[in-house]
Amino acid sequence: MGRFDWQDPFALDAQLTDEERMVRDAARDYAQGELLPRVTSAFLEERFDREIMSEMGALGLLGATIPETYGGAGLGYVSYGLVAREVERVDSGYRSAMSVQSSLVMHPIHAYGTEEQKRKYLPRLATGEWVGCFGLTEPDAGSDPGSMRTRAEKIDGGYRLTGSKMWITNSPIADVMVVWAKSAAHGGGIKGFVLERGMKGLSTPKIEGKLSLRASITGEIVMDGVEVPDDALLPEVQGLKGPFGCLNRARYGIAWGAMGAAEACFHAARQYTLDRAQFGRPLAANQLVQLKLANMQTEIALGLQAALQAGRMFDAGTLAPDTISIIKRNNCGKALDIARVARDMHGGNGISAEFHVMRHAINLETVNTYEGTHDVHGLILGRAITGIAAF
Ligand code: TGC
Ligand code: FAD
Repeated sequence: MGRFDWQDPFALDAQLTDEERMVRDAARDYAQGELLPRVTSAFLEERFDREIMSEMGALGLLGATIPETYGGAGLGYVSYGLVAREVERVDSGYRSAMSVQSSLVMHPIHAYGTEEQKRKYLPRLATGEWVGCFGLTEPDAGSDPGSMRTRAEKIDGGYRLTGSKMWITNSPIADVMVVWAKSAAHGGGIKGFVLERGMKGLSTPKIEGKLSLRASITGEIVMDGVEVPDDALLPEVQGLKGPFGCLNRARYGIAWGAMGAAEACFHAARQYTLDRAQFGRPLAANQLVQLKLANMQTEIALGLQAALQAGRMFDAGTLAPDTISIIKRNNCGKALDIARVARDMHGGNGISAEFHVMRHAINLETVNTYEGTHDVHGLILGRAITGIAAF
């Protein structure tokens, strides 16, 4: 029989290639060495440090799956997931910045853009010289993006965009915005456009006062008759499958990332309950405490194993979007439960920023909501199981 490793019961590490382990280790060194030391003040001050994008870019963590021809790292989806796990082990907001740039901005330009668009945008997004954002959600269209109101009207030599996008990660600092709008010139179908800061009628006000994901910057994209040239259109896709093709990738990464946040909370709760004594013995000596740790370990081990299998299927081209709903929904929901319990196990210290667990818990409230809420992914699965759409 083998030896039980409490941190890696299914030997996930041994299932990775040498290259994947190298990527994982580089991301871990960066996240623990450069991100962890500044996250507490960033969270408390509701601040996103712009240079993080350039640092991630220098390490090849932006657009990791984009081919090297366009400045990407040309890695597989397991590597991308491992990066998300390491970054989110520190903070979900930092993983957000990374996944938006990679899956929601670079991917659509690569998959749906022209050769000129790819050459213009991808290398600069890969280095972090430019920051991108992705505008799908609107004030009145969240879970139901098909009801969006943003319109693109054909004009001479281009399009005029009118509407507003809400809850957009990175928008206040973005140089480039991938925006989805209904276009009359395309039969009212949903088309993607690449907008650039400085265009007339375009503004990106910051959303202040978030109690979650405070180390990530979030805003609106307001388009008051923004005129864009014809070559701002992403020609190769039409309909909701355009933005959903991006969401598939981001949701997959989030499933890994949420497990990273959960691991941080599990490890912290284990150490804290080993170190702290009450009633004359370590908290960890109590059955109730051990049961909580066992529950955390079980969910994390299963969640990571499922994410790895999904990554292998992604790389093999066999991963179905509904399978992504299983891991996005379950891993985020379980991570949120784990973080809340870890917070409780830290007692009063658990509410202090210094112990990190409450920050993770409050961040995971957002992670459970964005990219399709926990319940919406349940409904997607319900439809896949029954053949009946309940929404
Ligand atoms: P539905 O009829 O299901 O589909 C419309 C068209 O889209 C296709 N499709 C997909 N294609 C690829 N991948 C997927 N996952 C797809 N899901 C659907 C579908 O085949 C169809 O194509 P066609 O050719 O027949 O037109 O559309 P619906 O309007 O009924 O959808 C309902 C539902 C619930 C599935 C969907 O609207 C949904 O997923 N809602 C959740 C919205 C969401 O996830 N928003 C995310 C915004 S971005 C964000 O949160 C970023 S946070 C980033 C960060 O900071 O990390
Ligand atoms: P709603 O759709 O109004 O849902 C409210 C509640 O109703 C939820 O519990 C939901 O599960 C439930 N519900 C909805 N429909 C049904 C139904 N049919 N049956 C049962 N229950 C239902 N969007 C982007 O486009 N780009 C971004 O970069 C981005 N970043 C974000 C960053 C942050 C910090 C946050 C908070 C959000 C971000 N989002 C982004 C938006 C996010 O994707 C949406 O918040 C999410 O899709 C949910 O939409 P909503 O907030 O409008 O909630």
